[in-house]
Amino acid sequence: MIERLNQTFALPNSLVFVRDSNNFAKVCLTSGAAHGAEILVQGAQVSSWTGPNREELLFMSSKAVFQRGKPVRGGIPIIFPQFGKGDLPSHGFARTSMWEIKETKMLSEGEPSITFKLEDTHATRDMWAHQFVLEYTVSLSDRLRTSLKVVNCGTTPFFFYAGFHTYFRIADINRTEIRGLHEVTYMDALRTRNYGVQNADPLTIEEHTDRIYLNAPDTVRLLDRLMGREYTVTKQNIKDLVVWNPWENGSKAFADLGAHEYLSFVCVEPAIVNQKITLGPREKYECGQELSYR
Ligand code: TA6
Repeated sequence: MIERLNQTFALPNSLVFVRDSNNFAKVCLTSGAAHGAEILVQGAQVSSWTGPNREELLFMSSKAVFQRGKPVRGGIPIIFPQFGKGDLPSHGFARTSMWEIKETKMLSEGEPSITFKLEDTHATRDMWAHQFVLEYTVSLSDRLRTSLKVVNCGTTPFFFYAGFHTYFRIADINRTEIRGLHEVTYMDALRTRNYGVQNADPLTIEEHTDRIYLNAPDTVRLLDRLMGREYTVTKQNIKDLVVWNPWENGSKAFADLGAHEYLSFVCVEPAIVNQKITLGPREKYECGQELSYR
């Protein structure tokens, strides 16, 4: 499989498929400025994003489970067609499905990109009775961009939720700030979705936090004060922004997360949560996120 993928899709010095130590197929991207990204074919899930000094920018749990059909805790899982818990597996089936490769190309010199494709199958229709095509493009320059296109290929309308469940790697949650959410209304997922308003600016995390910021600004910044690193998250055509950290008590619910690893990540997730998107036959929807840091 890897050989065939490389014959068809490899880009010299910029994009190569490998099988990793967990026996998972993944694609490795290298930008002209020596940034790196790795994406698992399962779930089309970005599992690593590195800077020119090989510093890792995304969190991957030391206890992440790499098994066919199981979610992987870290990187950028794709949320579709359900956000969180519900009738389908948590956050939907896109993150646990095997995606195809549609194409790879250089968007500009030193900026490789790959587009993955996922179509409905018997298994997805058993869970969610709709015909669809998803296309997910990841491109890497000094930024990491991910964009998702959803097409309704059926004859009846469907609705969905979607998003990018990005796990940022940070040195210490106690010394991390999120800027740009001042006065934004949120739903608190830990308190049966009570509403609140973000009064403190910047937002700091001091306990189990699971909030859906509604109609959030398109750009927020995440400041890792210990590393002196600032991430910028820009969302496109996505209304909400989820901020999640399970803290010590909440971490106990996750067998695939180390007891103290909550200190080392925060999820800042551009996502469609509050208002579903409805697509009629042949209609499409596109959304994305762009990540950068300095
Ligand atoms: O996006 C936040 C959230 O929905 C939390 O409620 C929390 O449960 C987290 O995602 C992890 O979900 P998962 O299905 O990956 O265990």
